[in-house]
Amino acid sequence: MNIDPKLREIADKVEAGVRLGTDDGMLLSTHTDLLTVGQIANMARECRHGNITYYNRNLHLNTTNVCEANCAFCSFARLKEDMPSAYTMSTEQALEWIEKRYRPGMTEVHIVNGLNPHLPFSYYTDLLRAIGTRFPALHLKAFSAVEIHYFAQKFGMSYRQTLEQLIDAGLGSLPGGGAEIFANRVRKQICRDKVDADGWLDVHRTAHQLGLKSNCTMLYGTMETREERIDHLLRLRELQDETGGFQAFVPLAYHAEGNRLQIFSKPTADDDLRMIAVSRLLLDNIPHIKAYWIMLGLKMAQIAQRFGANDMDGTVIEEKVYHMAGAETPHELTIDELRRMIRAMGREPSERTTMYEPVM
Ligand code: V47
Repeated sequence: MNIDPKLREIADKVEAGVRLGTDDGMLLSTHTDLLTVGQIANMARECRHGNITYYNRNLHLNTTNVCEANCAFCSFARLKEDMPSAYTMSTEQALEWIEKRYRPGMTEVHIVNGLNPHLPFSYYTDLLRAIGTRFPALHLKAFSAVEIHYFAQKFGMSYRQTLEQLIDAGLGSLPGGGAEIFANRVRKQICRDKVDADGWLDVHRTAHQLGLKSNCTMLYGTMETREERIDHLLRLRELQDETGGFQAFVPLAYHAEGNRLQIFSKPTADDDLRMIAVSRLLLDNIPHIKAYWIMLGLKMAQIAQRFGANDMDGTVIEEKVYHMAGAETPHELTIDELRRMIRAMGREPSERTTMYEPVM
């Protein structure tokens, strides 16, 4: 089999533990031999995780979709609380919502919301306290860096003070949402009301300094260039060198339904698999690369387990952000289905907690 010597060189670097740079990232992002790119990423993945693919038993909760930020790619948010389908749950309603969907063995609730201008800070601390009290087995992975920045600004606190109060109320870790793409050129067009890249990174830096773990993401397939994708990944890697607090990277493919961005050249299969592979290879210091099945589709999330990914996310249950943007995946998977999908790819399913501890 003929392998381009340039890819061979990258494979040799990866095997020798030599860090890849921007040029390597660009070559991996553009080379027509996607299978070899995937094979190199698979080698890096197997070196770290062998044959294991992780999953967890989780639940997604969005207690309000009222949001001041008018992001062009978002189908979930409603700008005003009197708009049709705008909603805000009370703490009691949120508890009832979980109660109906709670299953024994569930270990995590993933909470993200709109930037709702009508809620006091106590809404968020009360919510965490109430869920923590009623469902002590659930780890509270809550509020994207965009929300933390919004709380800090709105309620006149530093990131540290905001996070300290949330930790005191039971916050366990931060999800990776809201990073979008760090390039200011794109941010100005797709999410100009949101915290900028430095602010997003600074929230995570502060969280890591306070001992919280977090995830990170990148939204791809809007109007970013390949160079901007590489720049995004390298900025995450730089912060990880400093703090070591990121657990997982989750690439997120743009979905076009129900939002005004209306870019219909959806990310292709090549884009999806290449994103997984390139992130595995460039993010040599972030342990887990998650193929989020809700967003990628079940089959692509399976193949991704051979292109560098080692995590599938979990049972999820009633996902909104992607389903409102046209995702055709089911709303939830049972543990048996998740495990079957992982085994069908020749991988060994391993249930984990949010902190990647094994669940026996
Ligand atoms: O922040 C919103 C993205 C994110 C669209 O941390 C869209 O483990 C594509 O962050 N097309 C929310 N993307 C989801 C998220 C996430 C998901 C799973 C696991 C984790 C984790 C985090 O989804 C948003 C935004 O970046 N998004 N709308 C859309 N139309």
